[in-house]
Amino acid sequence: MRNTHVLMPGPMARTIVEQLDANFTLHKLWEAEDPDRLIADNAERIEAIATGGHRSVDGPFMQRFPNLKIVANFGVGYDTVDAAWAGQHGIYVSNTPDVLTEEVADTALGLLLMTVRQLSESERYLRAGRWEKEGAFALTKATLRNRTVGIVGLGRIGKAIARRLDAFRVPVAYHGRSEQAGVPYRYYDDLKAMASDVDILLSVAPGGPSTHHMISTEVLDALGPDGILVNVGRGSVVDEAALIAALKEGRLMSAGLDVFENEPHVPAELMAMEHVVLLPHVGSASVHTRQQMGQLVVDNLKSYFETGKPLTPVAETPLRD
Ligand code: A2R
Repeated sequence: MRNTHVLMPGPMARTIVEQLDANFTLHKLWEAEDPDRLIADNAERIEAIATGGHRSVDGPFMQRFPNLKIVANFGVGYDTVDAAWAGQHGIYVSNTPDVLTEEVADTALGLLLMTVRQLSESERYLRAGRWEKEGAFALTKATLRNRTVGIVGLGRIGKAIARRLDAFRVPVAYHGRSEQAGVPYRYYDDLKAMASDVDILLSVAPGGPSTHHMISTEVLDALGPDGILVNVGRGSVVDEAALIAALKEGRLMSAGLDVFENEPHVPAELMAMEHVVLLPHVGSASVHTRQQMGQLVVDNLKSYFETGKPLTPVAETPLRD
């Protein structure tokens, strides 16, 4: 595999870089003085791209490499790779499912509790010395008691979140394009109808055109003034301007967000809202889980070049046996 050329458009974890360097001929595009020159000189040789999702790997970019066979994406979400285009052109795309499921579900539950019980705000209150000076933090209006959670996207991570909510005795409903077999939760084929019936909307849906701004003004209004939105999937799923307006106007109680429309930019209006909880996209971000995700990127590439198939190809990928 030493003669197999792999392009890495942007920086990735050290363990990935080291292993790809050891097994393949690795081109680090972001370190090149003249990136276009590097591409022009190696376009014919490059058979694989390893990407961390920070740069868009779209059709025009992939087209520059006539012998491209596989794009290995770090992360379960691969909305920055045009997988449909890749599939149509016989190029595999792999992602890193399963190894991050439990970590992201943990984060989702943490964020949910932080938001419902205003835990970030209450910690800031303590750290500012206000507990001692002003007395107890105000009672929170919201509680998990008597609340139902509507999960948008009951996939691998959504199911792991639902399992945790079962243990909390919190009723769960879900929305997706299709009803899932073998789950005890109520299914809604209409997102707005689910938003009307639940108190908390928890989105773990993927990004991309099919989910863009799916959580709209209409859906937020259906959730209502006592409603809470939690998003650990992709920022693009929520119409952020509509969310800010709903929060400002009191048409929605609160939001807990780990993902944003234009990361790492977070709108100043959200920053100014004390009760809203904002995390810097840390869903899977532990050393343990990121290490496993990185290893799966490497193993997908090795598997492809050893056997002709990656370990975890995405759905749009052509299945060539
Ligand atoms: O729609 P379905 O029945 O295929 O269910 C999938 C749902 N989903 C959607 N729901 C509504 N409208 C859509 N246009 C739509 N597209 C997909 O999202 C499925 O239940 C769920 C995704 O589940 P998995 O593919 O198992 O992904 P996983 O590992 O749970 O990760 C979900 C997302 C990633 O794509 C990243 O954005 C984030 O979590 O880390």
